Amino acid sequence: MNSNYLQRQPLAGNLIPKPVRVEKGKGPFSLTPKTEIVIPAESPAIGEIGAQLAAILAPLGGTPLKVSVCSGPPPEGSICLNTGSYPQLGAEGYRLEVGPNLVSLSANEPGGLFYGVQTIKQLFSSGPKGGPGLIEGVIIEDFPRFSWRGAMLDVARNFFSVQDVKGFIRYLAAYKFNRLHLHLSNDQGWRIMINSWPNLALHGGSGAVSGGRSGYYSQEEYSEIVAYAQSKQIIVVPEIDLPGHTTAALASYPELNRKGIAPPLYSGTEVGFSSLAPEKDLTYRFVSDVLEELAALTPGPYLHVGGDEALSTTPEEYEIFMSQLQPIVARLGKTMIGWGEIAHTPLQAGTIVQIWRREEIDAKKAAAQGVQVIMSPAYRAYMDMKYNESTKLGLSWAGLIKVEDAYNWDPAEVHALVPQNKILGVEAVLWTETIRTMADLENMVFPRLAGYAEIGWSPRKNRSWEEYRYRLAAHGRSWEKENINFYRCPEVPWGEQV
Ligand code: IFG
Repeated sequence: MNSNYLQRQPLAGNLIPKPVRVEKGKGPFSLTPKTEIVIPAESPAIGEIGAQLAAILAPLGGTPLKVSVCSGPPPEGSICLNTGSYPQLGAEGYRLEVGPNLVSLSANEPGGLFYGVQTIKQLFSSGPKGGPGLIEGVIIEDFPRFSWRGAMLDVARNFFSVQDVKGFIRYLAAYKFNRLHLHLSNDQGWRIMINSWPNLALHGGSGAVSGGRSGYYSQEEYSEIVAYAQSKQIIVVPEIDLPGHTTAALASYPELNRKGIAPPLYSGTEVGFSSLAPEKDLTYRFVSDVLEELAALTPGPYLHVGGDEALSTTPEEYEIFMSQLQPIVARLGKTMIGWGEIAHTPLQAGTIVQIWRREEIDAKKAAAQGVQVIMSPAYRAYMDMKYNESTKLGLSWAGLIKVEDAYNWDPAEVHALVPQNKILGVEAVLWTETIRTMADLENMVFPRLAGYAEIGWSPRKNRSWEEYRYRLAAHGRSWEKENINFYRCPEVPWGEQV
């Protein structure tokens, strides 16, 4: 047994993200055909979480598990879920106790139970010991550090089907992410039907980066994605990128263009050359119509309006545009989110700025306006960056991002200017200029996604690459079983048994 094994007490289940507190408990607990999941009273929300747990455990225990209501003490050998009052756990935290005869999972809210279920799933699937239906005794108290634990999928450069997006949502939920930012429009494509401007999808949806997939979501399909995300505690954040990155819209409606002439659809990968016409009244009717329909389809509180790389809009025009855009979003009752550049214009209180550029200026402007920020530093959180020179997919303008680099940073240490209490959290971003299929996506997203999950959830002091890399190796074995096309980076001991 090599020396560093002794230093490394393998964490129960090699859990990622690492919980706040884990103690060894009496155990192990094994599933039997008699195991049942019990909830204390009729509760659709808790029953739904119980049903999700039953579906996860069925293949392990060999028989489908029942979810039943049990008002008295839970029967021996059962898994009981309940909500109660645990102030220290917050809205998303949970307490899990695995004993030899009982598993009990408690939380303040059903969302906390959902995250406890993800932990139970990992205990069964990446635990170091025992058989498939057996988990070691453990007591876990856990809750997230940041409230914003997000990932962005760019479906504009390359379109991904509803099924693909649901697959991405499953990956996020397994690692306790709670936000899915869908980048729905850009120069190359418009991806959602807007009934009052149908050509946006009918024409604008027919484009893509050359070699990529075109397409768009009907409003029913978008609602299907939103509902699926919601069932996994994920809030969908839709983005319509404005006023730049708008060729797909400009190509769909000549009247939106400054000179009334529609450009052809764009299938290249340049940025910054397009802009709506801030001087046109029609521009604001267009924006209002689009955001009104999108807001009606989006139960979540957020609308992302982009605002990045408006290099063909003068600063004065950009400011006029932003000053007209904000009341539209506010009237819809939504919280506006935009990329770092929006911080250069006066923002309504409550606006959220997503910082991506390395320069301090965006952070400085955001801090000066006292707005909250989401950290997505391109040189650490852009999953479309290559791992190294030999990575075929992806770009490298923000630098190469090894798996270790994607883990070894902290949202509170990116821009010291931003007060800690203004940092909502982290969002990992996948732009898809070079990403065509789910296999491509998986290769860029895994293993780095697991690290972003830990950055968003786990206490800063508990994080260490040297220890984390062994847990990551254990997850590699689960990803292999799930046929996830992850990148076996050299800095992780993939083959070593923990
Ligand atoms: N920057 C652009 C994206 C995308 C990206 C590729 C932002 C906010 C470069 N804007 O990142 O549209 O092209 O890495």
